[in-house]
Amino acid sequence: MQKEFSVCFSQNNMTSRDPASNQLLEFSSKQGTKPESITTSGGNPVPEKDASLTVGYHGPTLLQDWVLIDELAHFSRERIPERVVHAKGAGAFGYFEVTHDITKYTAAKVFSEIGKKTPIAVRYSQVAGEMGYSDTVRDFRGFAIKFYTEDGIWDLVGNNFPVFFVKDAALFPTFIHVLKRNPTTHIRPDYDMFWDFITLREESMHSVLMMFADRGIPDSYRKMHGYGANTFAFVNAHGKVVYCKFHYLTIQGIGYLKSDKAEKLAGSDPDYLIRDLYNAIESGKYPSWNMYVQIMTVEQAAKSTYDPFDDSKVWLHADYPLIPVGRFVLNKNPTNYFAEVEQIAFDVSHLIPGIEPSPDRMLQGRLFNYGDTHRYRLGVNNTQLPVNSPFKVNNYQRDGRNSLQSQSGAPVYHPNSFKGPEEDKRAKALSPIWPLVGDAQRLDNGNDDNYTQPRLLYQRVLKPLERGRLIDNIVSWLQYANSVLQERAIINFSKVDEDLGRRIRESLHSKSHAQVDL
Ligand code: HDD
Repeated sequence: MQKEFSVCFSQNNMTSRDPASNQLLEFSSKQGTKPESITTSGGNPVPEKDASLTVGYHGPTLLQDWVLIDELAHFSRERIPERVVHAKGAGAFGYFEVTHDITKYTAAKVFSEIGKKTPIAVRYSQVAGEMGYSDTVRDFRGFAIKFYTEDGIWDLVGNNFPVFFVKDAALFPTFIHVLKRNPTTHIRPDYDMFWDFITLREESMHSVLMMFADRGIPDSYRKMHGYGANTFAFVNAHGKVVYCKFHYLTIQGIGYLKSDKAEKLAGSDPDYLIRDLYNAIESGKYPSWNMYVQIMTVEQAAKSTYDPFDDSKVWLHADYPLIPVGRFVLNKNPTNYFAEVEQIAFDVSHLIPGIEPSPDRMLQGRLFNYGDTHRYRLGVNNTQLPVNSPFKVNNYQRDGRNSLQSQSGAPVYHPNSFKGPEEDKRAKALSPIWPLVGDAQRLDNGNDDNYTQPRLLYQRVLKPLERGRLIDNIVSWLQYANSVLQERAIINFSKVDEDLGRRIRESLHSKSHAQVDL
């Protein structure tokens, strides 16, 4: 039946609502007086949308109803596997601009001259919760940047903290299991799992302190710093190698939520952070970050008193100052969340000439794992999806599910005599020769001085009020753990600082008494 679209929405309250709430009104205001005709996925006009093809009023429905079958079959396939971590997120687009010359460190074209702009896509995420989880829970946040450079895609896949809980990729899956649901009860957080693992792997202490401090619940994705977290290597035009870390500092200023407000928002607005980012960009308040690098020479790395490839540690700014590089701005929201954010695929192995991996054990594991997860989640041709696609691809790969590229009839084998693509001489010149020596063996590096840097954080960086909130936040989780694990955690916190351990013990004690009194 053809309906009359006579509803005229009031524009009056549009201005009092945020852009995210007005999205449908915005759409309808741009349409002509008559809607377009509906079609099937094959583009065939649909005569009747809201009734299936039945024999008489009471049916049954005919198999001949190809409109219904088209609709139901697509519906069954609307969901794809969510990311195994970082499932819930928000994305936006913008550009990176070079503001300072770092060509003495790297020949990467993205940094080649001051003023150069490169399009980027950014995805923010929460680590442990599923796709529908509340935004305002205590957790690390992902901060991944895709640079669409003239040398292909460069993915810098970082977090909002400079360190990570574990430092060998061999521990990553079990660490993530600890954050996820207990497979028997299907409940998360499972406080025993969490505190058991955290206290057995003492390299996690640095990240634990950061997560329970104020920044553990950001008030906005716009108001957090980002860090590449791993150690990378730069190669300059003369082939000289230095190690580097990436930092992106928010220009909006740091914003965090106190636990009580975050808990309320978890119930009233579970998409608080997604809404904030969408509304800011839609209202023209474009968020931006300044980007810096830290540089460590190969000689400095050899003499360093701590392992420069250990991602549970920072490089102290006093020794390795922040060197400004550029800034990036986000000025465009996605127009199709699924196509542009759910299907965006960051891959740590997408590196460009002038940027190389380091021996960082976490980075080494990541180099394999990201491409693998995308092949599972999105298919072998995930790099051909528009949001993931580089400006140009010349290779000898062909076909596979959902292949879109033709490569203009170029030969499919190499070497060939028909002007198929050849190796890139510049990339070859920038590939460092790594002198590697050593016995292949499995060495657990979990016990390399896990307390000096957490101690600096607790004693020198956090102010007294921040320390108080840190302790409250730790106890708000630790109180639910088994008493053996509580005791082990107090021992570890005391290794950071005796006063920290004592205050946690006292606070736990008063909470358990309060429960008994009740
Ligand atoms: Fe990871 C996703 C950041 C260690 C394996 N990771 C993922 C995302 C971010 C990070 C921001 C979401 C990207 C997006 O928005 O789509 N991951 C990190 C950081 C790490 C880290 C900063 C420590 C330095 N990750 C890490 C290790 C492994 C993985 C050691 C495995 C060896 N990470 C993955 C993954 C994910 C992922 C399973 C899940 C979804 C995805 O890749 O695209 O492959």
